[in-house]
Amino acid sequence: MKHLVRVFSPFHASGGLSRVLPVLLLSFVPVGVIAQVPPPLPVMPIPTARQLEWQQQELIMFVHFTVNTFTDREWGDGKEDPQIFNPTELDVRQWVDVAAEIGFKTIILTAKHHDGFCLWPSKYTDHSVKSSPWLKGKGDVVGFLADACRERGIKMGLYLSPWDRHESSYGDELRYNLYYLGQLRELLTQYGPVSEVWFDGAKGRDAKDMSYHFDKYWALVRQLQPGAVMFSDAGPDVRWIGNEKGIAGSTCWSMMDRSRVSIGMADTSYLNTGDPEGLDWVPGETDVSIRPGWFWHPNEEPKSLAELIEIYFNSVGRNSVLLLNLPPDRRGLIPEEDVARLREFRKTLDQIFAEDLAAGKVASASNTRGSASLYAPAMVLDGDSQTFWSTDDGLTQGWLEVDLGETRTFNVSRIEEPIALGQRCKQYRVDAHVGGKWQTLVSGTTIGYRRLDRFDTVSARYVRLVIEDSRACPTISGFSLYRKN
Ligand code: FUL
Repeated sequence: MKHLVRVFSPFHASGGLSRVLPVLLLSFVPVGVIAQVPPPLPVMPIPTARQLEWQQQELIMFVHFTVNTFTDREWGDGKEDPQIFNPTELDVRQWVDVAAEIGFKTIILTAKHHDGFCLWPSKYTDHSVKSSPWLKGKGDVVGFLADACRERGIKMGLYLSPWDRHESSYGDELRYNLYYLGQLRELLTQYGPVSEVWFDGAKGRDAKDMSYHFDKYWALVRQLQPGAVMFSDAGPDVRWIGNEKGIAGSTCWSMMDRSRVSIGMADTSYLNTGDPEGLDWVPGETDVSIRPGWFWHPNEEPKSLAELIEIYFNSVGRNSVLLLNLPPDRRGLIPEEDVARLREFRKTLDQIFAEDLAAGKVASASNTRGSASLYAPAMVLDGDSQTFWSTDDGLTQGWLEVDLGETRTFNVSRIEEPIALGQRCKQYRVDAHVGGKWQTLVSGTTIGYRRLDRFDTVSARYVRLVIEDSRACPTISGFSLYRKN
């Protein structure tokens, strides 16, 4: 058992949770070490507490459900009769059960999509569940979901489309923005905690020319739900990854310059890779649907297991969070075939990551910060994401070698940086000692919260993670090796 002590940090005095949190994390250090070896300084920008919590979720469920489910369309035109919204067996508990079983930590629901139909009985419009035959107009999908999520310990997020093809005030900038803010206030005050608010920048070419008052929307969310992260092309907390295919950039920085991004007209390649020079911490969220459409359609099928695994490696494995859409059908249930596919997905991931061949093994490194055990290479293999190996200041390269104890066979690596200190690595490679010489298995650019790489199956006893370039002295909290069948 280590003896821990809190040390004073100048950051404590500087205010702002985003600055304090990483220092708090790092300020628990063994007595005797602190005087000689201060922790590495964070490289700015760094995540806020809510961004850190968001990133750790890994998987979020998206639920697209509205009149489109009944009309077989992707974008409703706003002229739908609320009478068509009549799910026969709607059971939000089934959605929440699926989330809990598969490992989704949050469910984000389309409270209102572009067609303007509201899944809760908003007092600002009759174009909602209250005008539908479902539960004789007494139903409230948002309310039911909030209750079911609370019961199972799943978080709830909400999507409220700014583009509204039904509302008559749309196009009258002041009036419509007030309408939108009124609805946002309802959603943020009537249903308990909301963990993520999704601001979709999509707008059809035929849409009336009008500005959305995003600054006001964001201020309202901060005021009413300070723990919530906000998503849009430009953040402020989480950015779009730039495509709807489930592919984060193979270079994927959590930084970008928000001032360079216009919502709805963003440079998608900039969003996909982020920006190593970016002044804002805005990690990427990778949204993709399990089916071709965002809404359920009778003639569409869920993606294959192989496609889902590919998506996982290309999102969660690239410093992103996967927001996977599971559209309920006309019964109001996630279809059985989609649930079966998700079970295969979960089982396969559990199999791949069942045994970390490097866990607890012997590690050495090119350099250890102040020669202190606190920053020793062993910290990378201890299964604790808050401890890490680091080098002395001034170094931007280094290697960490693992002796697996015997020759082992593997084809997947997982690397993690302690991102509370900022995202640092710019270039890395993984080598294995095979046939008397070092052979490169894989090389890459960014690591961030989590990097997963697949490579040709190899058998070796010694493996090296080589940090070839870094924005500041390297810090690595995890390095794992797995065998995928
Ligand atoms: C897009 C929308 O237009 C789609 O219908 C869907 O909601 C997707 C997640 O975002 O911008």
